[in-house]
Amino acid sequence: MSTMRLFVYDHCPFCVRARVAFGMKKIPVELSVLLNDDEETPISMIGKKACPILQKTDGSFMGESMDMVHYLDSLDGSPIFAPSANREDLTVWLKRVNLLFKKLLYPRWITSPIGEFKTQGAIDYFVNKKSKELGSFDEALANSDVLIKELEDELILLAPMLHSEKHASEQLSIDDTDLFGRLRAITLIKGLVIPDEVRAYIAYFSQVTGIPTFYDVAQ
Ligand SMILES: N[C@@H](CCC(=O)N[C@@H](CS)C(=O)NCC(=O)O)C(=O)O
Repeated sequence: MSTMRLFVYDHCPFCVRARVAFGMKKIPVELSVLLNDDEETPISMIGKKACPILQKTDGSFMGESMDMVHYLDSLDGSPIFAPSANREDLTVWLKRVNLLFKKLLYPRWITSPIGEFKTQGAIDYFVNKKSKELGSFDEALANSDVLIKELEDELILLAPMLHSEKHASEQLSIDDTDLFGRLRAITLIKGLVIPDEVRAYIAYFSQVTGIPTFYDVAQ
């Protein structure tokens, strides 16, 4: 096997971490999107049902996104991602918006054209699993106006925390592989006002990594 394979869910921010590393390091990869209710394939590869999964050229598997970032970054002997800047402000912000993101995004992912939700079985599996954590998807969707306003207020607070469109802290770091994955997802939310700084950050990483945003299928 000459090209590595990455098994992902397109909505998964952990998967984007690895995709950012592939994109920024210009390493060829064959991307495979697994159906969300396919338990057998991931379990056969890493012993549990989770993405991302990296299949290396020797056929072996790796199952932790940050291990993948480090592995891919070290392959050419010229690492580009600095260690985490351990930003307290960003950590607190990400924790605070975690549930809000889920309430806004989970009900939208299942009706979006992404590969893991191509079948009704995959959608039902996700709704059943995530309703336990989130409550009713329909209720969350019906509450969109309030939730969108809440997120817009949070994004205004995030904007000045970004050092530039090219890195959230002083230099490009592994934190950016995570932050872009989280922020890319909000491009699926129709009508959301995204501050210029945040929009530029999303646009830059999408462009340099080749990972598409969801503006064109926003709902
Ligand atoms: N620590 C793992 C976490 C990966 C993870 O939690 N992935 C989620 C998708 S976002 C998953 O596969 N969850 C199981 C599921 O969706 O059924 C990593 O960073 O690679």
